[in-house]
Order: sequence, then C-alpha cells, then structure tokens
Amino acid sequence: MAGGKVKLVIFGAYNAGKSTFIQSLDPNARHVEAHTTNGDTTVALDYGRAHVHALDVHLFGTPGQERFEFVRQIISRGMDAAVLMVDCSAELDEFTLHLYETFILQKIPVAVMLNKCDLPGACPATARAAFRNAQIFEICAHEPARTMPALTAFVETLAPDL
Ligand SMILES: Nc1nc2c(ncn2[C@@H]2O[C@H](COP(=O)(O)OP(=O)(O)OP(=O)(O)O)[C@@H](O)[C@H]2O)c(=O)[nH]1
Ligand SMILES: [Mg+2]
Repeated sequence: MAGGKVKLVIFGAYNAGKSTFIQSLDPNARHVEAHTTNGDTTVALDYGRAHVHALDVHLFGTPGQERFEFVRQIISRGMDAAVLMVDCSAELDEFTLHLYETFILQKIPVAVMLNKCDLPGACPATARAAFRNAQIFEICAHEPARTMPALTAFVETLAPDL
C-alpha cells in the first residue's frame, strides 16, 4: 500500500464475473481475452483503476481457467489484498475453495464477492456458509452501484486511517 497505491488481484473460477467486476469499476479497463463458442474468456489479465478516498486502487484480474496457474502466480506478486469472485448461482467448486484456503494460509486479506445475485438460481446464503469469518459482499458485477460500495468497504478495512 506504499505511496497511496493498492494492488488488488481478482481471483475466481472460470466465468465467475471477474472481468465484468473490473469493467464496472473502471469503464476504461483493458483486458486480454479469447473468443470461444461459450463467450469470451480471459487468457492473460484484466487491468483497471479506481479511487477510494485518496487511494489509487490498481485492479488486476486473473484468468479463471485452471491451466493458467502460472499467469495467476505472476499477477499475484506484490499484491496487497485479494478479491475472490464467486458465482453464487452455481455450485461451489473445489478451485474456488482452494483459492480461499490459500489466502487464509498466506494471511492475505481477502474479500469474497458473491456474484450473480440477480439470477433466479442464486443462493448467497449457501455460499456464505462456506466462507465463514470472511468479509462477504453480495453483488451483481454489472452494477457499479453494487460493486463500488463493496470495493470501498473492503479497501477501508485495508487502510483504516483513510
Ligand atoms: N446475470 C449476471 N451475469 C453476470 C454477472 N457478472 C457476470 N455475468 C456474466 O457472466 C459471464 C462471465 O463473466 P466474465 O466477467 O467474463 O467472467 P470471468 O470471471 O472474467 O471469466 P474468465 O476470465 O473466463 O475466468 C458473462 O457473460 C457476464 O456477462 C452478474 O452479476 N449477473
Ligand atoms: Mg475474465
């Protein structure tokens, strides 16, 4: 968090909504993606910026596909905190739970974003139970009115003297 800057890295399973989250916080965000028959998927990274009070928050999105572990490792270097994006309209997967355990073990501050709360099958209550003791926010990644307050509340916990 040196020099009024925060490096936040967004993790989560394939299709959880990581890129959408960054795009809603910064309409000028950039990303490297591949077009597939199932839609677009991140193959390198997303990058956006947001301001929380006087802090310059740098948002780095990771690819969700498991084969891109090496990319996640590179992007993670020097991060101040992590955001774990969870699609709460789908069943919780092992990869997401593994990511969460890693952050806890490594003592990396983490916020869990329960995403896609607008979908009829969404069940944030079930997902909450799996992330006891975490900071949890229920969001729709498309909606800045949900994502910006969640980001602000999380960043305020990282720098309480803001
Ligand atoms: N209904 C709904 N759809 C969402 C929401 N957030 C994301 N989506 C959709 O979910 C799909 C995947 O979103 P992305 O932001 O590309 O997901 P990602 O986590 O970056 O995916 P990868 O980079 O492939 O891991 C897209 O079709 C989004 O429009 C949400 O809150 N509600
Ligand atoms: Mg993506």
